[in-house]
Amino acid sequence: PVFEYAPAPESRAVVDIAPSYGLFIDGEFGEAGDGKVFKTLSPSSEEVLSEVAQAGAEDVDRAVKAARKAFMTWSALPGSERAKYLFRIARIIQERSRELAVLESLDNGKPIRESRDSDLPLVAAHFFYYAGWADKLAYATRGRSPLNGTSGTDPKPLGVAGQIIPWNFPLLMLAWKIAPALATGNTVVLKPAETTPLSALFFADICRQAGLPKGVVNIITGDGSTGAELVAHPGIDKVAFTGSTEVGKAIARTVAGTRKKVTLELGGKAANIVFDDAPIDQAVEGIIGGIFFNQGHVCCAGSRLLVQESVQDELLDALKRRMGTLRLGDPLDKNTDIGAINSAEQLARIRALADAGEAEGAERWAPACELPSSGYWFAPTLFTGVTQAHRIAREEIFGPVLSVLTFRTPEEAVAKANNTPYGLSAGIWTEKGSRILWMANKLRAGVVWSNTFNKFDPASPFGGYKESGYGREGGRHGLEAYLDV
Ligand code: TXE
Repeated sequence: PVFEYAPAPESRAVVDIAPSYGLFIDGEFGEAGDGKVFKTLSPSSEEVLSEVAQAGAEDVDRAVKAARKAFMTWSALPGSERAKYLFRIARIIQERSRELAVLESLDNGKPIRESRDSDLPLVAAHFFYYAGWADKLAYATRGRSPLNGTSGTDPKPLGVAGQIIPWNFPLLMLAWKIAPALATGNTVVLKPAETTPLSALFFADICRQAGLPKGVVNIITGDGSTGAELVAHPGIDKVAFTGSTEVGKAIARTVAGTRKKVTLELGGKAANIVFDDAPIDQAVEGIIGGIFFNQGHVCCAGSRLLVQESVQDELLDALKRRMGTLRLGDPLDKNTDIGAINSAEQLARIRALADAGEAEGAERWAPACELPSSGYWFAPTLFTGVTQAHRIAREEIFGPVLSVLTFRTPEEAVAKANNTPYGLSAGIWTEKGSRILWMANKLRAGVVWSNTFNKFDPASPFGGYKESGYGREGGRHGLEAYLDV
């Protein structure tokens, strides 16, 4: 079916986007030293939303110095005082969540249903969760030797964290990075992605609203060159990066030989594994959510469907029927399931890989779907007849494209699922509890979901094996990444 979309002007009006934004350094917004700017646009309409400062080496230096200075006082505050700021930030995010959800959908292209019901509640939840740790940290992590009571452990913040985030969950990735860093007494220089800088700049305003001391959070906007300057700056103690495996490796090379610590959350090529005893309707919903949530711009997306051969026909029929009901269009329309692709570059990458799938002999299918005339769009797409050798089975597409492979036995499913350079996540659909445990143990993935997919919880550590990176974010493990003991 082809759906008609009503524009949603009333939603657009809840957010007031200024024509230009500066860098947020030491509690103040200001222009880049050399006055350079870049435009950020809405990927669903190509409307220019605002002009944003492009930070250069001098600005990075100023931001790092501000964070260093602030570290002296911030790290000396009692945890209970830091907790108050984090709770305040969490509450302001809740109060401003409608505005932030609309902003996120405009700048990123994701459906408002997702930014409103998923991104924003999780953003607030992360600040609440880590606020709760801030005043219990010393108690929970300080150990005393039982032998004579004279030796013990004492967790200390690392210092200044340089944090670089991608465009797929701009505000949520910011929360993953900033909340644990602040809770543990670190200060931060964060660089959002160049296609989605706005919600981080609104967050800077929230920091001011919360009365956060100057320099504790600094937001510098810019492209990869700004990110590279930040990583190389001698004044930072830790790099936290989420993005492509290629850039993650470049960052690891830069910090090798320095004293900096690093955590990397990189790409994925998750298997969503469906056994013949799984309830088909439930599995179909999980497959749809697994790959089409956020247009497939998800590092842990279930981009490889592994289906047991005996149930393949039934499952694919049901999946195609369900794909035919997905509504693609205006991200601000509350009925939209699939929004815009984040950028022209990302659209080109997705197209190139989908074309490679066809050229290599896989069978391409998409429901009838009229794409809007402006903006960047890609119809939900399914490839069958995919083999392990195909690029679409091996490479991260980061778009609404599902590659279907089959298996006969659980052993074969595990072998195929693990046959990837990545290891971020996996899903298992079966009624057999013993099989879930057996599979979860064998799968080389940082997260394994069973009979669900893409479920997140601030209390759960998240991160990958192999080329999906190292270190964990979330939960208690996420705190350890910001502490020296
Ligand atoms: O990523 P980049 P891109 C994957 C996904 C996607 C591909 C390319 O497969 O198709 O990467 O996306 C900053 N030093 N993921 O090009 O370049 C950049 O400015 C320091 C998976 O957008 O890695 C941005 O802020 N920083 C992923 C951030 O890195 C640098 C999410 C991510 O951009 C830099 C995004 C440099 N040399 C893409 N170069 C996930 N794990 O979720 C760029 N950056």
